[in-house]
Amino acid sequence: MSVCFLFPPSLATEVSKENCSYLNPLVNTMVNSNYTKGIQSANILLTLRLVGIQNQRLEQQLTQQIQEDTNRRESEITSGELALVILALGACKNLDEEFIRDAHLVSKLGEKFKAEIENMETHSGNPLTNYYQLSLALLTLCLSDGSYSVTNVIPYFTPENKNYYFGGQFSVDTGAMAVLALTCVKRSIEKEKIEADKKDLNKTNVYITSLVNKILSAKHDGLFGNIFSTGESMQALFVSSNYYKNEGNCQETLHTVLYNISQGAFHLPIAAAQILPALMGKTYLDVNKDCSSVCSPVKFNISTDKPVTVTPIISPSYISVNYSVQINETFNSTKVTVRKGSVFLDVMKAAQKQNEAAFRFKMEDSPWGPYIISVQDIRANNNDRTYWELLSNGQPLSQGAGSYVVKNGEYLEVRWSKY
Ligand code: CBY
Repeated sequence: MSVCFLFPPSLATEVSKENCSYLNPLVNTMVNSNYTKGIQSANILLTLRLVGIQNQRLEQQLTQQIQEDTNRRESEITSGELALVILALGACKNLDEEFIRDAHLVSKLGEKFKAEIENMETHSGNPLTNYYQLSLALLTLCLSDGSYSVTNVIPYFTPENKNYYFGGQFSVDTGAMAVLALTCVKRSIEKEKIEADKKDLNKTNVYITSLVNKILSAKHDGLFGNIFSTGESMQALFVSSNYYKNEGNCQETLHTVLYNISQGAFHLPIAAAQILPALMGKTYLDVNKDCSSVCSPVKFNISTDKPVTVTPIISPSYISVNYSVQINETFNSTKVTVRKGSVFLDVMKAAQKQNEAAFRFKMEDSPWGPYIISVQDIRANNNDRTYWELLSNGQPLSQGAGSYVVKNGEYLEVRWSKY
């Protein structure tokens, strides 16, 4: 197997302290952000535990918020969110398992999973959420011995299923999560922990191989998909290492990721949480083990001070950008002036101020920042696979409206699209 770890398990005890410091920015981002949305921080708690970062105060705070939110939002919580809650609370053999049991979270997840599949049956194959979440749900049911029928479920995960693709492009994040889920199922079948026949095992193996190949073909400059899908892709490749032989140049991946860390690419806590496990040689399939870390607790240099933000004394400079809303053949365009350093969302707000009728929009919070749900009251809908796509100079962005920093003279666009 090729070594993609920053800390290969066999060398774990000899690893030099310095390697931990590369990961400090990620750890600090996760530790220092303000967590107000309980369920959204399940991903962060999961990673903190999985990689063995012990910070009791933070763990307690996150656990409490997650539990409160789970109780409060029970009916509206999605399958993937509930899966993350179970993974986070149950990770690494700790006392929160009691909450999972008392609140019957695993059987509730089973019901959410069923509802996703029922929605596919009644809405031309479209789940309530998406296949990333369905995969998370299957992974969690598998890891926590929930009930699901292998024979019924596996066919939905054929790599030909349209839900792996957005706009005809393979979603590497989705594929990676599916590989993790299917690998868990495969191992359960092999250990006879779950009922299945030989055909099911064969299918599972074929699907894993094909999905892994799709992930490998999405490799550019060391990254699988883009920088934000690389961590979970690495996890998928770790667990399926006998499916790919001599897949060269993991060093290139590591180098590119470390460079991106130094450039602040993972400034969102969720982004940090999704890349860190892989860098420490962990995968979501490890959640039932005892978790420990080569870097923890002393070798991580966790600072609880807020990072210093330098406020320039000079008066702000302004840039102007072009902004348009496209609905089918119809364009509404304008030019707006915003402060240098503004993000896409600032441009949308400025345009809305100029012309409410053409540019009004609504957004929702997501773990990745604001998600644009409607423009001119036209609303994204999973049953129709419609959404508002963000573009710059005609190219889709790989960051959301709250993160993408706009440049002078750029052509920005939100386009009514189908995925
Ligand atoms: N998480 C989820 O359910 C999200 C799964 C995910 C595959 C996710 C990426 C991957 C991840 N690691 O979390 C995903 N995106 C999905 C499923 C979707 C679709 C959402 C609707 C649905 N059916 O559930 C959809 C509509 C195809 C989509 N993502 C749209 C967008 C655009 C949002 C624009 C808007 N209206 O606000 C956008 C900005 C792409 C564009 N150019 O329009 C987009 N996604 C991006 C960039 C991303 C990445 C975010 C990276 C970043 N730094 O902000 C992403 C990580 C992610 C979140 N999407 Co989607 C993919 C990537 O670039 N690697 C589970 C739940 C419990 O939280």
